[in-house]
Amino acid sequence: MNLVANAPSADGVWRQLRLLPGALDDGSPIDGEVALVVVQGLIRWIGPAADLPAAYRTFAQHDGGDSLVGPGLVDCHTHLVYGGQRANEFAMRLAGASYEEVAKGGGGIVSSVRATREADEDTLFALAAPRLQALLAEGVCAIEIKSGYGLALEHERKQLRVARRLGEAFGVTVRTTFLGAHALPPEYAGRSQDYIDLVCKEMLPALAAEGLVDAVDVFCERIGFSLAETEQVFQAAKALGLPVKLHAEQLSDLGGSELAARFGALSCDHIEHLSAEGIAAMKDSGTVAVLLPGAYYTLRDTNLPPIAALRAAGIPMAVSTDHNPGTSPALSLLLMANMACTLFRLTVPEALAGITRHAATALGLQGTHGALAVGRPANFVLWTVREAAELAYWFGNAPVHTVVRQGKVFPTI
Ligand code: DI6
Ligand code: FE
Repeated sequence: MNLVANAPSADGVWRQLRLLPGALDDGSPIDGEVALVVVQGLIRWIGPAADLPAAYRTFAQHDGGDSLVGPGLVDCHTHLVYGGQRANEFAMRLAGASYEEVAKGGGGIVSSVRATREADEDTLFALAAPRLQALLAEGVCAIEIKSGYGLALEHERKQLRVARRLGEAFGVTVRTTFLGAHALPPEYAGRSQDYIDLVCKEMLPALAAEGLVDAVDVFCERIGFSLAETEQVFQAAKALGLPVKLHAEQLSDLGGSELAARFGALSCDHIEHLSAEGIAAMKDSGTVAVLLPGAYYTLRDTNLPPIAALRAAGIPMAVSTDHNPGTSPALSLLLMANMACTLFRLTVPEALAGITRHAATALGLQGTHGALAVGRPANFVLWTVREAAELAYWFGNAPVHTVVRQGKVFPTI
């Protein structure tokens, strides 16, 4: 499957556009009609249509239909590649079982590990492709995809290879994250340290050498790995020159955020139980706070992440799907923006920055994604809305006119 080969080039002049507030890299507004020029897949010019240089007037013309133009969306935390699904656990939790109880009873992450190990690479690709397509149809132009359902070298490799293949087949920027320390595989029961040694000394170096790892993550949690184990994985990542990020303070406060900040982490994700010390550490390190309202909602969590304190500290907040079969079977980043506003009380501009600009920073992609600027790859979305707030207001439909991804046009209406 290769959708990219058939997609038309976006080169030319895009007109009949209005600018989504905050869309430009420098945050400046443009009143009235906007024009945007794409040359060889890169944004060459953007500004008031009235100021379009004469040289571009003979280029191919694209009618934007009076859409609002903004940067491509960025989904900065997903577990998109896995076998099976876990609707049975959804039913168990509805009947009263907690996430931790389900995990301790042999369900949870480990049940997805079984299904992922059984699936070959082509099967995993075929399962993940429609999930990715749902996100892309809504305007996602860059996505992070984690491993973590293989928990053995060959199976983690399989997941990461599928992630890379998805990026090529769909013409979307994929950042891979090695999450070998997601859960203890059953064959290592009671031997957590041995497994961490395997992760640090064998799995990570091998996969990094194969070019499959853009960043390294750990599930630092009572039902995951301890702070000391997390630090070992971070040391191994650092030795290989790889950036780290962390599933931190989701179900309890283990102090993972302080550790992550010390390692200059790209992001701390979940953070429902983040402490004042964690916030102070993140503030100093430039680490992005990644909010995952889909998991909060699915687990019917009641501990809100400390939004007001994050805001007061000036910590950038990203919003992501956390797509995974256990706690967030979500395939709409716009719905997550809506939930970040409704459940977490983000403002609309915060939620929109959370699925663009700050999400890009959480992936180290702030130079190329998350905002519109001359010289960047053409990744942008034409939205069929009158005003920006509609992007976080509607849910259940994607008001998309056209997605331009990596300089190719993917019309949706
Ligand atoms: N936190 C999450 O929300 C996902 N992983 C993690 O560490 C859940 C993964 C799962 O339940 O399969
Ligand atoms: Fe996650």
